[in-house]
Amino acid sequence: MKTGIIGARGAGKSTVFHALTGLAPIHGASEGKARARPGQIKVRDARLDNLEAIYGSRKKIPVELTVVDFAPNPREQKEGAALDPSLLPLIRDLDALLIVVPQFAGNRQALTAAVESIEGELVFADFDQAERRLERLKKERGGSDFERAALERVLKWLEEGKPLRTLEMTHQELQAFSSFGFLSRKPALVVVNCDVEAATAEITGSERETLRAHGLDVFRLAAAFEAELWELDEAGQREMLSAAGLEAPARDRLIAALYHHLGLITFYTAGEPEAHAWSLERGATALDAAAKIHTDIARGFIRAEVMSYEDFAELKSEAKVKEAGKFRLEGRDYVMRDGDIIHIRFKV
Ligand SMILES: Nc1nc2c(ncn2[C@@H]2O[C@H](COP(=O)(O)OP(=O)(O)OP(=O)(O)O)[C@@H](O)[C@H]2O)c(=O)[nH]1
Ligand SMILES: [Mg+2]
Repeated sequence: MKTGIIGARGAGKSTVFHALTGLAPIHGASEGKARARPGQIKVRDARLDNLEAIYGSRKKIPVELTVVDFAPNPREQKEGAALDPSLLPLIRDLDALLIVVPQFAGNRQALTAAVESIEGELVFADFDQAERRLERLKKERGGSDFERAALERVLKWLEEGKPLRTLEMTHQELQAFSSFGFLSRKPALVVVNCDVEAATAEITGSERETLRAHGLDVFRLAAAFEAELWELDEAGQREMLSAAGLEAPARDRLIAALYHHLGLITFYTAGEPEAHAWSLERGATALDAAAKIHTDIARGFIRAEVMSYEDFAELKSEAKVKEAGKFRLEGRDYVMRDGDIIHIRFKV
């Protein structure tokens, strides 16, 4: 799962990247794919910590998400422009977006206006793409009536300036558009990059409402402050956070929200060798879960032994979960639930 960080020039995108990953950002223009700098985020997970403790696991493997920062290209993005247009093809492959809006001393933008101008660029790019596709279909007399009608519906929506995120699509439409990578349909979170003094301030109700109408959630992150936290040990971090009136780094909440926005749930495999958290799309089956672990395990799938995290955390051993009749055997079509702890029986 890859999330791209986008926004105006100097909005603090690279600083947000640094705050989330602990990695120094890239500077200077480069070309093509080399403009993208991926970084891994380990998702903090109290349930995984607890499984590690109960099993006495030697290793803990959290879920990792990838965020991508882009090197600026001053020739492409004009001062004050909402987005660098040369980035649009690169963000088509991404699963989600973080939209950074600057609100720190020296660079302040009004939240809804800034988001709307970025959304405007995404909507425009999608319109252009859908229109070109429709024109080609008409010229070549290709495509199905269904696809043409679906494209016209999409175009009408975009023409009103609305992102595709808020358009309900049927399963069939989603399939027809699966290779389009529509930008205004990608799940997105708005990150207000603020000074630490404003990190706990509320986002006003009307701003939140406007953004919600775009299908967007919004978070405050004092990115420069949180980037500095990486320099400190745990005690130092706690001290700096409490001096700022914060309980924990905002990045953890932001990452949790992003995870939720991506439509992901977490399942676990746990034992003495390792406690391992895995992400899975909501609605996926036991067989999909097996395939995440290893293709051979999916191929030889016999059944899944499943406990819920809650039951295991309460009873603290597999034997007790079995005794309580809460240990289940499930087939390949079982729909996985968030927090399932599974063991898959398979033949090689
Ligand atoms: N005070 C303060 N300064 C910040 C903050 N975030 C970024 N800056 C400063 O703003 C400038 C731009 O930050 P970057 O993170 O490089 O912004 P960017 O969006 O990656 O910029 P480009 O990649 O050039 O478009 C730098 O001088 C940062 O130090 C912040 O939260 N507070
Ligand atoms: Mg940058």
